[in-house]
Amino acid sequence: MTTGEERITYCQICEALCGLVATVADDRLVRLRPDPAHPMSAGYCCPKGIAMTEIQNDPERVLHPLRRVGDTFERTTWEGALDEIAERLRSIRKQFGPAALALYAGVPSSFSFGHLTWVRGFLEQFGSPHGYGAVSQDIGSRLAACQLLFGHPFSAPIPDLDRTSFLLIIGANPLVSNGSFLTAPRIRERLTGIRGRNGRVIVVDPRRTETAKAFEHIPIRPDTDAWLLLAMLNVIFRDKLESLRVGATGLPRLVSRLAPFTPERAAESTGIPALTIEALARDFAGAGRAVAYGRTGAGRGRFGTLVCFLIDALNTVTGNLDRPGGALFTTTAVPVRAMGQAARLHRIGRVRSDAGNFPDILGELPAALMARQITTPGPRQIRALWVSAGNPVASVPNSREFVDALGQLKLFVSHDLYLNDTNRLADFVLPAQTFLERQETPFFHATNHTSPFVQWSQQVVSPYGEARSEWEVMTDLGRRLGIVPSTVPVLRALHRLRIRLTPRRLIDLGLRAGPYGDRFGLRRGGLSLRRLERLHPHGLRLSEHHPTGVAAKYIRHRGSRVELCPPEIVKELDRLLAGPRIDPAYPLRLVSLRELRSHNSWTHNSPQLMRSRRFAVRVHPDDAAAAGLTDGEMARLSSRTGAVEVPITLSDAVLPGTIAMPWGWGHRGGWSLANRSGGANLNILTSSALEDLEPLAGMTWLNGVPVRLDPPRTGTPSDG
Ligand SMILES: Nc1nc2c(c(=O)[nH]1)N[C@H]1C(S)=C(S)[C@@H](COP(=O)(O)OP(=O)(O)OC[C@H]3O[C@@H](n4cnc5c(=O)[nH]c(N)nc54)[C@H](O)[C@@H]3O)O[C@H]1N2
Ligand SMILES: Nc1nc2c(c(=O)[nH]1)N[C@H]1C(S)=C(S)[C@@H](COP(=O)(O)OP(=O)(O)OC[C@H]3O[C@@H](n4cnc5c(=O)[nH]c(N)nc54)[C@H](O)[C@@H]3O)O[C@H]1N2
Ligand code: SF4
Ligand SMILES: [Mo]
Repeated sequence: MTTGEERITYCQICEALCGLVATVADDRLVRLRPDPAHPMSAGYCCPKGIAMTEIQNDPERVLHPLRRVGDTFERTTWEGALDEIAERLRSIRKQFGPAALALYAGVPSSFSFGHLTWVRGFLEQFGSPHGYGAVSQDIGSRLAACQLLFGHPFSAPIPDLDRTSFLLIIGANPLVSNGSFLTAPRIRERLTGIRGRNGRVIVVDPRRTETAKAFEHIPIRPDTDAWLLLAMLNVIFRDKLESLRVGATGLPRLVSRLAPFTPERAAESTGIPALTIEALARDFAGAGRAVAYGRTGAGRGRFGTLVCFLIDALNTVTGNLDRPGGALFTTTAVPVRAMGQAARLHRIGRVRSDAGNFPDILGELPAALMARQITTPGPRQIRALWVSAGNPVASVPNSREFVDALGQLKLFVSHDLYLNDTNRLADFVLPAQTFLERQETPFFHATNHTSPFVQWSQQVVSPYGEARSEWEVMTDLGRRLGIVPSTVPVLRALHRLRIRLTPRRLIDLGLRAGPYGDRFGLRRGGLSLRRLERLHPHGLRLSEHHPTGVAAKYIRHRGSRVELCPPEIVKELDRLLAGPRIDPAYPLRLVSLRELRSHNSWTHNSPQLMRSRRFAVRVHPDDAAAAGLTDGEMARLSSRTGAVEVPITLSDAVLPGTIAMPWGWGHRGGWSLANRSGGANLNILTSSALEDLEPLAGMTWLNGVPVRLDPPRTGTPSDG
C-alpha cells in the first residue's frame, strides 16, 4: 500500500474521460487507479489510465524550454525562449505578412478549453488563416455532413447507447478506442447491455475487430460504405419502411436519386451479399429504437462526408433522430455550443486553402496541404510553424514530404510533453503540462456524453520542472507582440482593461449562465464552479438521459427542417456512380489499426504499455501467398506515395485484399523506448495529392489506401 494523499481527477487521454484517483506524495504522482465514485466510469479505467503515471514521471519528458543549437538542443529559460520567439515572429510578420505563421494543434488540445481556444485566439489575432490539426484526419467529414444535414457543425447527434435496441456500427472499434465522438466509459458493458435487452449490435468493418468478434460482423471492402448505405436507403423506400418524424426537405429528390443503388450493385462494390443488405435495411427500419453510428472508418475514405451524411440520413428517415434509443442532440451544463459560436469556432469555409480551394472545418484547413503551403511561393506561404500537442510527422499524410518541408521553415516552435518525431526538428521545444498538472473540464467533448454530465478536475500535482500551460504561454507571447489571444472581441476589450481572463473564470461564467447554472444567485441550488468542485469532485450526472423532442432547437436550416438532398451530396452521388479510379499496380487496400495499449503516437514510452506490444501488419493468407510471403516475414508495402519494410502476420481477420497496419509507430524522437520498439510510420504511404483529398471536407484518404505487397528489398524495418 502506498502512502500519500489521494486526489480526484479524470483521464484525458481518450474521450471516455474515466474518473481516476491519484495518490500523491511530496507533490509527485505515486499512482493512479480508477475512481469507483465516478458517476459514469464507476471504477473502470483502461491500462492507459493507470500507465499515465509512467508518462507523468517519465525521465524523458521535456521539463525545460529547449533551444536548438546545431544538431542538438540546449536548455534555455522561458523568458529567453519567448523573447527570441517573439522577436523572430515580429520580423517574419514584417517581412512576409501575418499569413506566414501556421498553427498545428494536435488532438490533446481538444481536451483542454484553455489550450485550444487560446492557441486559436493567438493565431487569429496574429492575422493568419493557417490553422491545421487532426480534424482532416479524423472528424472533419462528420462536421461537414452535420452542416449539410442540420445546418450546423455542432449539431451532431450521438447514439443513445443505453436505450437503443439496434446499434449499427460503421467503421468504429469501440472495444479498443473506448468510444469516439462519444463519451461513454464502460462501453463494453453498454454494448453488451443492448444485447441483454434482446437488441443487436452489428459491426460493419473490413477487419473482424475486437468489437466485431464480440457482436455481429458484416465484413465490407474498405471505402465502399456509401454503396451499402445508399442500397439500404433504396430498400427502405422501395419497401415503404420509412417513418420520418422530424421536418425535412429534399426527401423526394433523395429518393429519386436512389434508383441506381440497388442491393445487387452495392453487393459488387462492398462484397456484402445483396440479401444481407436487404435484411439489414429491413431490420434496422423495423427495430423501433435503432441508431447508426460511424466513426473514423466511415469518414476518411474518398467519400467520407457522403458516408457520414448517409448515416445520419438513415437515422432521420427511419424516425430515429431525436427519439429515445436513436440519435440524440445533447444537452450540456456549460453551454459549449453557444460559447464555441461566440468564439467563432463553429464556422466551415471561413477561409479556403490556396491549393485545391478546400474549406476550413472549424478553423482547420486540410493538414495534407501543410507541406505544400510551406514549400510553394505565394503571399500566404508558411514560414513559421507552431505545433501545440501534435506529432504531424506521424499523423499527417506523406510524412516524408512533410519532414522535408519542415527544413524550409524560418521558425519552428513546439509545445509538448516530449521530444517527438516532429519537434525533434524544431527550433524551440517548450515544456507542456500534463492534464494532472492543470485544472480542467470536458468542454469540447461535453456534447458527446451519453448523459448530461459535468466535472471539474483539480490540479493533482504542481507542474513538474518548468512545464507551463498553453493558455499562459499564448498570453505571455501575445503580450510581447501586442496580441490578446482571444477570438472574442469583448474578451479582448476586458483583457485590455486588465480584467484577467482565465479558462477557469470563463467556464464558471458559462456554467452559471447555463441550463443547470445558479444564474449568478438567481436560481437556488444551481451550479457554479465552486459548488461543483466542492460538492461533486467526482463529477455530476445531471440527468439519466438527454431530452428528446428537441430537434427544432438544433436544426438550423429554415423551418428547422433536415436537408436530405443538398447539391453537394447530389454531386457526390454522381461521382460515386462514375466509379473509382483504380490503379492495377496497387491492388490491395490499406486500413489503419489502433491498439488498446497505445494512444495515437504518444504513449509509446511507457514500459507498462509497451511490454506486450509488437508491431505487425495484418495480411490475409491469400494475399501473402500471392506475394510469396509467409507468416512473420518482412515485406515491402508500397503505395504511389512511398514504401516501408515491415514484418507481417497472417490473419484471416482481414478480408482478402485488405491490409491492416497499426499506425503511430516508427519513432525517432527523444523517447528511447518508443524508438526501440520498431515498426514503421504508416503515413509514409498516405497521399497528400490534391486529387486524393475528399472534396467536401478535405479529408485525408486513410481508409482503403491502394497499396501493393512484395518481398522486401533490404530485409530491415524502415523507420519513420
Ligand atoms: N495513418 C493514420 N494516420 C492518422 C490516423 C490513423 O488512424 N491512421 N488517425 C488520425 C487521428 S484520428 C488523429 S486524432 C491524429 C492525431 O494526431 P496528432 O494529434 O498530431 O498526434 P498524437 O499522436 O495524438 O500526438 C499528440 C502529441 O501531444 C503531446 N501531448 C499530450 N498531451 C499534451 C498536452 O496536454 N499538452 C501539450 N502541449 N502536448 C501534449 C504528446 O506528447 C504528443 O506529442 O492522427 C491522425 N493520423
Ligand atoms: N486504444 C486507443 N484508443 C483510441 C485511440 C488510440 O490510438 N488507441 N485513438 C483515439 C482517437 S484520436 C480516435 S479518433 C478514436 C477513433 O475511434 P474508432 O474510430 O472507434 O477507432 P478505430 O480503431 O480507428 O476504428 C475504425 C475502424 O474502421 C475500420 N475501417 C477502416 N476503413 C474502413 C472502411 O472503409 N469502412 C468501414 N466500415 N470500416 C473501416 C477499421 O478497420 C477500424 O476497425 O479512437 C480514440 N481512442
Ligand atoms: S479508456 Fe483509458 S485512456 Fe480512455 S479515458 Fe479511460 S482510462 Fe483514459
Ligand atoms: Mo482522432
